Amino acid sequence: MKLIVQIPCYNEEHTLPETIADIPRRIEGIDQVEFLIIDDGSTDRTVEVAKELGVDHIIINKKNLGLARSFRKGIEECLKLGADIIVNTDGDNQYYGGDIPKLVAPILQDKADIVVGDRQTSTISHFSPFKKLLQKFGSATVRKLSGTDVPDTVSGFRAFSREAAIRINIVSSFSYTIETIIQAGKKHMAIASVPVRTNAKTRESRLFKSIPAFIERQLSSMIRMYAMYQPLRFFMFISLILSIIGSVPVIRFLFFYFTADGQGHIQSLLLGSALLLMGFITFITALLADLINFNRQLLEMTLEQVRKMELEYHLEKKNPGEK
Ligand SMILES: Nc1nc2c(ncn2[C@@H]2O[C@H](COP(=O)(O)OP(=O)(O)O)[C@@H](O)[C@H]2O)c(=O)[nH]1
Ligand SMILES: [Mg+2]
Repeated sequence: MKLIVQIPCYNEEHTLPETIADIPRRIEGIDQVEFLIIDDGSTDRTVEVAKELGVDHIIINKKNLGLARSFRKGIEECLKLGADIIVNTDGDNQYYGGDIPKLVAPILQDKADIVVGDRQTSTISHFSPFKKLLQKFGSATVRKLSGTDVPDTVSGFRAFSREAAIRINIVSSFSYTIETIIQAGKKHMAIASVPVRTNAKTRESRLFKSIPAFIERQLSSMIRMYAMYQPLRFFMFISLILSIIGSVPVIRFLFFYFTADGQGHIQSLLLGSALLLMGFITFITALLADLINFNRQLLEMTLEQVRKMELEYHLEKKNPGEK
């Protein structure tokens, strides 16, 4: 059993040493623990620090690509390196590395594909009441959209089984946290959650400059993911709303047409017809989106097979003859 702990880093020279120092090198049920740093075009000494710390693998992005892309590159590399389990943690030492054994336990017991560390945000002292409320509301929305019961949906402290890592596709360029949960839920993967400890705050978030920016990004991610995985429902809902609103003025027009002398109320007819037409077009869009959805599923199946073949190729290259 090989575990690779991947740490996406963007200028983390100060906090990387403590982050790594916290992570146990020996974990029950795991034969080998390795580290992978994804340096996302840092302008400080992150790479040198990682080398000094004896990190096993380092990916260097020549320029800053963002967290989601770096996360995806990390996962692909971990698979190629033959990881059975991948743990992701942050380079700012936000999560307590000593809880990694708890995080991987459900995967070792074959009870989960993905395990999300629950920070129990309501108890974190340096989070403002507004931030706590936002976390609560945001996580509840993601649970509803994904059909899962993950308490802390934006936690970056997670463990993935190899199978889960092969099946997850990150398409956004910003944050992977909500995207992976919605995907995992829609793909009927087993997601577990375990309480984890957090360390004292080391610095402000670099991912989110402000709370409105956080809401905007996460909301757009939720809507896009939901539309991607449930396109028929998504567009049908919009079509239904447009049609209901459109019917009101049309019914008004028809009422007067038949009860009065049949004159006037053309405005109602025009407005209603335009809305009904929009509703109809959205209905056709829903059908098209549903067809595209089948294509996505076929593409994802192909990608999964390609990844498995790639994996076999890499493992065979490393250990010829061994299966
Ligand atoms: N690859 C990459 N990682 C980033 C970037 N910004 C932040 N990170 C990393 O993402 C993790 C979380 O970032 P952080 O600023 O602590 O955001 P928080 O999750 O809101 O606390 C840390 O490991 C950072 O090094 C970025 O632009 N690219
Ligand atoms: Mg942080």
